[in-house]
Amino acid sequence: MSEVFMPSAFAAAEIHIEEFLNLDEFPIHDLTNPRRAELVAHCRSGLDKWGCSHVPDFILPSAIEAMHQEALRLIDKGCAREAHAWVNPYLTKDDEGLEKTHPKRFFEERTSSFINSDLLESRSLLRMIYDSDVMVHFVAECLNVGPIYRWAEPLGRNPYSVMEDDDYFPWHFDGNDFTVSILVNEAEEGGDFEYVPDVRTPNNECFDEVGAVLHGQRDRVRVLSLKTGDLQIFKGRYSMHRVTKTKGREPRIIALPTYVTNPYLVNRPHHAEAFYGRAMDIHHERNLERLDKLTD
Ligand SMILES: O=C(O)CCC(=O)C(=O)O
Ligand SMILES: [Fe+2]
Repeated sequence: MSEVFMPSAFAAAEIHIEEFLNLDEFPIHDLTNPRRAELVAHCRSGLDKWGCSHVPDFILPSAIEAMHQEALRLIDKGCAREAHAWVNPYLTKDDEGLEKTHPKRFFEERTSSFINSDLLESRSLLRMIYDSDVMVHFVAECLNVGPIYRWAEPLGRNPYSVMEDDDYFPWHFDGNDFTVSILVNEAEEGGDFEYVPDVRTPNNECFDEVGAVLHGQRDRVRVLSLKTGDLQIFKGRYSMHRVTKTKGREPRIIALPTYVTNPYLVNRPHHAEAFYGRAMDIHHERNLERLDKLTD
């Protein structure tokens, strides 16, 4: 029997995108506006060339502040679940049947935490951004794929990731296809996003290439230093990524709305457990074979 979820989505008519966007600068609602076409072209070009698009100062400072305050309130209430877990890039358990040097046997300590999506406040601006169909449409055009959907994943669909002083978020692949990252508070030092564009493909795990990166090869690694307010669009299922160690008194906080091509799926149970602290009934019920044959 599935757990019951309270409805949590805002209707399209309740979402006023001018609460989080400067529509003169970023008119993503106006399909005839040349600025919108330029913005989409900019994002497509970043994704084509580097596997990532970056739009500085995309979200209004007032909205960033509202999300920052929400995250701090939730952190105060103990909602940022500390992980301190050893993880490999696939979030699977150790497999002693494999060679010691296999990427599935490469474990790093994850100390960063998540505020899971089911803990967001009822008037959460992050949830409002996530529920905006205008945003989904814009993100799909930037990715040049479609249709895309919001993810059914109850814990990881739009979480905040929190990194306190000395925290580290190890190399991994995402269970979802696409992630929009909105930096809500940058780290005083460190906290760079490092990634290897398309290091694996839907049909090939490319373990040799993945292993080379894990063991220190840097030639395909790209580094993105986001600033507070920036937007990033990224394909985390094929591009392995990590966040370098953060330093400072204030936590690095990032909002992570996620999108998928299959609206039915959620994270695999081992992924939900390793990242979000628990596997729920839905993670077992929907643990279907993937179109790609990737581990996770
Ligand atoms: O914190 C970030 O920039 C990335 C977070 C991430 O990779 C994830 O939540 O899967
Ligand atoms: Fe990720």
